[in-house]
Amino acid sequence: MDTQRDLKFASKAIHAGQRPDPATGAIITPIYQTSTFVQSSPGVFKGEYDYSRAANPTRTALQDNIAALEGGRHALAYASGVAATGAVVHLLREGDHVILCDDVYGGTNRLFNRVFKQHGLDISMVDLTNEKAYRDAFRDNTRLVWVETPTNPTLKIIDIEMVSAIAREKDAIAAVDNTFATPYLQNPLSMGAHIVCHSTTKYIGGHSDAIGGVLIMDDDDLHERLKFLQLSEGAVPGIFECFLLLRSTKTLHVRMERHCENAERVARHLEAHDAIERVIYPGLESHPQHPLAMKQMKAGGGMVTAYLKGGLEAARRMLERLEIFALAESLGGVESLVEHPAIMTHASVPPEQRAALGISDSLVRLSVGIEDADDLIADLDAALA
Ligand code: P1T
Repeated sequence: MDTQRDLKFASKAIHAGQRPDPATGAIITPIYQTSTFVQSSPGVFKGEYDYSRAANPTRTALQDNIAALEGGRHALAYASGVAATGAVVHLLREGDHVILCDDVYGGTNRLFNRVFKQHGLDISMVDLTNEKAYRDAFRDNTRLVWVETPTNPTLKIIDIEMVSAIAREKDAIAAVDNTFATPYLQNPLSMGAHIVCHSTTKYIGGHSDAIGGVLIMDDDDLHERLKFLQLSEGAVPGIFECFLLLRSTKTLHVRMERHCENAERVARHLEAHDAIERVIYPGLESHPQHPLAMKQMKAGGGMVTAYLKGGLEAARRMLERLEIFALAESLGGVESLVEHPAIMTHASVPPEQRAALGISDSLVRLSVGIEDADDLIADLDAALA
């Protein structure tokens, strides 16, 4: 059986890319904590490995596992989510034009607009929920469309099929940052995207103990070009991080089920709460793109965003009083986190852009963990009282 293709998600999560260690029978892929591999004669290796920046067996197992989960032929792992994002941008040349989803992680915005712009890339930030604005943004030199869906932090849903089809028509690469949805809820390659990106720091890692990133693609040529860049630039993950992530992917489907269940309960509770102005959650009927979310995602995900009544003071008070939800950047771990995007994750986004996107002082972002939902709701009620 080809475990990359034939098994269902839960079985792939546990088995794809991994087999008992041929030397010892160890059921878990060993941590091949080695920088180099012995050669019997120059250029003659024992297996396929020569140097761990190029490839390492623990990393290969992780890459093959995640490729299978996204339904792609290839995956490449990186030292962080932003390193994975940067690798895609290095496919471009000076003078190329990029269409960047307007609401993306603050660090992605910073990478494109404050790093790559200086290297001669032209960047347009576009509301990709607006098909006309998207079409109008294309130029003769548009080579890349970078999508996040659901977006960070306002949880807009971008139509991956629409965006990818138009990008293909225009000969541009369609890349989708699938960090918030995870491969369990949404597989952009099956909707026409060329490349999927994840910050594995989040749900794929799931335990807030490792930083990492990954790219998944089907196209052999794209894979060869990105593999060359991975080797040449060297932003590869440590071997122990690969081992941690391989352990984590085994439970991704179980964790995501509970994240979604808990997030929906929290979202419905907050929607009915007097202290809350508005809740954004893709699984709620009130979400402006709820039907699209339900079409391209299996469930609403684990992230909930809410506008509080009373502005910054009310937000600060709530964030300081929460006890189970920890006030911290990041998301996707088993423990619930909460943060204030305008001051924390999106502080590097210029204030006028933040205002246009609705990243206001009264906005808080919840990463709903897999604790008991009753306890989470009681914690929120106490903080909002
Ligand atoms: O932190 P790193 O592993 O480099 O991942 C960057 C990244 C990429 N894409 C998305 C959608 C992200 O949310 C992130 C990181 N985000 C946070 C740290 C955060 O709190 O939103």
